[in-house]
Amino acid sequence: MDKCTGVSVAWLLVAVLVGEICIFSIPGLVSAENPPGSFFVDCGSTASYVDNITGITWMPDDQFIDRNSGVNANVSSASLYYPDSSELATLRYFPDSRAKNCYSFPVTPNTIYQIRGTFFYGLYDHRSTVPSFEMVVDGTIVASINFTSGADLMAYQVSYAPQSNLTYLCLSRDLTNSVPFISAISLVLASYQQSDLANVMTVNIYEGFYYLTQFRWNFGGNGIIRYPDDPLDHYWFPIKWNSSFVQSTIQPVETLTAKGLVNVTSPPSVVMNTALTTDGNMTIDIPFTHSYGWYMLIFFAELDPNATANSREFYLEVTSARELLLNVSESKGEVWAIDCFSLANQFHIELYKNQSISTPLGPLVNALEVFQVGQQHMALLTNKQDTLAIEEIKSSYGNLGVWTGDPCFPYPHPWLTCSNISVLGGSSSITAVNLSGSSLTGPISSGFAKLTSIISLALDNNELNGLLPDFSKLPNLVTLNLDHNNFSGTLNLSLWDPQYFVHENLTIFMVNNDINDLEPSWENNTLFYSSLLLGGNPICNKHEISSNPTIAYHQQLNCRYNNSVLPPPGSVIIVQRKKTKLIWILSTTLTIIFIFGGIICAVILQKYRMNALVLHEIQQEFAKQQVQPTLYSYNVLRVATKDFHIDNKLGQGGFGIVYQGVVYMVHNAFLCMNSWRTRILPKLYGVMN
Ligand SMILES: *[C@@H]1O[C@H](CO)[C@@H](O)[C@H](O)[C@H]1NC(C)=O
Ligand SMILES: *[C@@H]1O[C@H](CO)[C@@H](O)[C@H](O)[C@H]1NC(C)=O
Ligand SMILES: *[C@@H]1O[C@H](CO)[C@@H](O)[C@H](O)[C@H]1NC(C)=O
Ligand SMILES: *[C@@H]1O[C@H](CO)[C@@H](O)[C@H](O)[C@H]1NC(C)=O
Ligand SMILES: *[C@@H]1O[C@H](CO)[C@@H](O)[C@H](O)[C@H]1NC(C)=O
Ligand SMILES: *[C@@H]1O[C@H](CO)[C@@H](O)[C@H](O)[C@H]1NC(C)=O
Ligand SMILES: *[C@@H]1O[C@H](CO)[C@@H](O)[C@H](O)[C@H]1NC(C)=O
Ligand SMILES: *[C@@H]1O[C@H](CO)[C@@H](O)[C@H](O)[C@H]1NC(C)=O
Ligand SMILES: *[C@@H]1O[C@H](CO)[C@@H](O)[C@H](O)[C@H]1NC(C)=O
Ligand SMILES: *[C@@H]1O[C@H](CO)[C@@H](O)[C@H](O)[C@H]1NC(C)=O
Ligand SMILES: *[C@@H]1O[C@H](CO)[C@@H](O)[C@H](O)[C@H]1NC(C)=O
Ligand SMILES: CC(=O)N[C@H]1CO[C@H](CO)[C@@H](O)[C@@H]1O
Repeated sequence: MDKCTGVSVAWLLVAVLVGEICIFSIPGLVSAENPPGSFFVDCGSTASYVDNITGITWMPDDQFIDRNSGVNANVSSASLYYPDSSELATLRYFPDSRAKNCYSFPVTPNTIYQIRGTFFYGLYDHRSTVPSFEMVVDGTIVASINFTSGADLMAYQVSYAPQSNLTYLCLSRDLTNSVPFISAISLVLASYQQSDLANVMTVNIYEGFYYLTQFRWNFGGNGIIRYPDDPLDHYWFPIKWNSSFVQSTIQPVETLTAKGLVNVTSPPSVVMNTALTTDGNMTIDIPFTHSYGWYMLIFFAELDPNATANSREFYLEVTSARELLLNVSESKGEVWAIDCFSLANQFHIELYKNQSISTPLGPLVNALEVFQVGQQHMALLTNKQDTLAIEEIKSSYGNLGVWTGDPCFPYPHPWLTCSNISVLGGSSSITAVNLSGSSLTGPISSGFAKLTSIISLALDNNELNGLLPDFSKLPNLVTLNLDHNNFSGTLNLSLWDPQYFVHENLTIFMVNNDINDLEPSWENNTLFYSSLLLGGNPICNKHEISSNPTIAYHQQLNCRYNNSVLPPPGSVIIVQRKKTKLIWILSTTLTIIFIFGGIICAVILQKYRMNALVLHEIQQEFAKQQVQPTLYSYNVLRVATKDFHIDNKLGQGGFGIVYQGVVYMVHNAFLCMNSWRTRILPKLYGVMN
């Protein structure tokens, strides 16, 4: 039997050019139940149906997205090239110019979910330029989706813990400003439990990081495995190469989701039921196109019915850093799981027997999962109260309802200004709303009065009328612009706390409305007069000029068109105003200093947390090995697979083609089974019956 030393497997998904027209959809059927807490959504479809190949019940997407968001389209060729993926036949695209269009799903907060966006372009728009846009999960840009051809199929799956009871998947325009679209979304409850903190991935996810699935390999398998064999609809790609032989079970291993499964979720039994094995050494190189953070789970299970307790012992070594003796046959029917974290641009895995012990059976490997660690924490999103207030505002004005997703992240709605927009370690607040000239009609939504951090609210040049909601609970509000609206009759501020006008921080602009009277209770409130600009309202034509010079002066202030300074009649008020202004400037400066201090603290805190988790160990590892990570280019992959030559094709399925390539890798730093080994016991992660 050949050895595999020096043979590496590179993989790439290369889609096939498609051209035929063939529409595939089975409307109107709902039968099989999907796993609880999961959503399988076929974007652009109009009815639920059961996919007769995977058995997935796909739902239409309209209940998860605003009805005015996006347009449905059929692609011409999906069923021809991806017959096991009926969800690719339709899509929803977003021709409007909004920065983001979002789907929202109900979830249990602080629980690990996996959300996948699937994108099959299929030349639905018959354009000559291919699309390029961003996929956003809960306010964090998780992937840039750049198509290269009409036949590309892309799928990005993110493992993360949503912070609130709604989670968002948004499509966002990138700098190319091409039209985003999406074919399907699957959202599943990952089976990791809160107690599974022995696994680096779950620890990181509960810390607020996200993981992007890179691939899942099923050694020795045939064809792609997904739902229902994998109830989470993970895609498992078959991996084989000539110099190893396939070991598959004679008595199939039963489901692995049974009791006793701890810390990591085992792949489904149909995946674990095949393995590659060899008499000699086995080497698996997994190259990455850049060196950020990578995480790998590798799974072993004895499949040979003749194996005895110690008939298969071999070493696992990852990038030469450490070897670990695996006694895989020790416990038949159990899954061994090892995880590794790397900051380098490869995993170089060696499996070999200890020649001096030389057990009868050689190394074996059943499955492998690789994830890219998100480069940052998930954005912490807009604070809950502001988010609910924005929802209320949107529901008051039909034309704003189309702005979906988190109000501030990753791109604020264009009519919002948010504080701390890029700061980790604190959620964002809304500090300004600018809806001037937005065709708003009717009364002012009471949602505005719930934006407790707001400083400036511009609602001028609309057709608003009716009662003013009570803004007197907004301590920071400085500008309320209601110029050029339809407020009429007696200005009714009955909801307001009169004490509010003891402070004069707020200026209310109501120029050019139709106000012809003030409530008597406000008549003598000079502070109020000077804070309310009523120029151009009928009231200013019929003011009885007060004989009290102070009141007369403030009546005059009241009828200004803007807050220009009037020559003071020697009033103490003016002095106060200046003082207030000075205090305001001072406090603004202090606020800015405070915010920057906050940013610095947050950055330091963030660094510190990273340190605590990984950086320390990683730096040590780099120092020990005295190497720098090197970049691994796409071209190397191309060369390795002989330009994706058909001879190097390993398999093909609904997802594309998997290639094998021979790559010679530079030695690189990595971290595996070191400090985490105490947390990741390399044995007994599952019981197979
Ligand atoms: C699935 O349904 C489609 C459309 O009804 C049909 O053409 C196809 O043969 C079916 N495939 C299987 C495997 O039943
Ligand atoms: C997509 O195809 C279906 C079935 O032929 C058709 O009923 C529907 O109108 C098409 N949708 C669009 C947007 O063209
Ligand atoms: C996609 O394109 C954007 C903008 O050109 C670029 O920043 C990004 O790195 C690209 N992503 C990939 C995966 O190539
Ligand atoms: C989500 O949370 C908000 C505010 O906490 C609450 O009003 C709403 O009912 C919750 N929704 C669900 C589906 O639990
Ligand atoms: C791999 O095996 C197949 C069939 O066993 C054979 O036809 C092919 O030539 C082999 N390829 C290599 C590179 O050895
Ligand atoms: C297998 O790998 C081990 C460890 O790297 C090495 O000592 C041994 O010589 C290798 N065996 C063969 C047959 O290449
Ligand atoms: C198990 O051992 C029996 C008896 O030696 C042999 O006939 C059979 O082929 C072996 N099975 C496997 C899978 O090696
Ligand atoms: C492997 O497991 C068997 C059964 O528990 C035991 O007899 C043997 O010593 C183990 N080998 C090693 C190297 O631990
Ligand atoms: C192989 O086993 C022998 C005997 O148990 C041991 O001394 C040696 O260190 C082992 N080799 C490796 C590479 O662990
Ligand atoms: C306003 O002041 C005048 C004169 O001091 C007084 O007669 C009048 O009652 C006051 N109006 C109100 C509503 O307090
Ligand atoms: C108005 O501004 C001053 C100075 O900035 C501040 O001390 C005061 O608390 C503010 N008023 C209110 C009601 O917040
Ligand atoms: C839920 C569970 O059984 N968790 C286990 C994970 O592994 C650690 C050891 O690494 C155990 O202590 C936990 O009990």
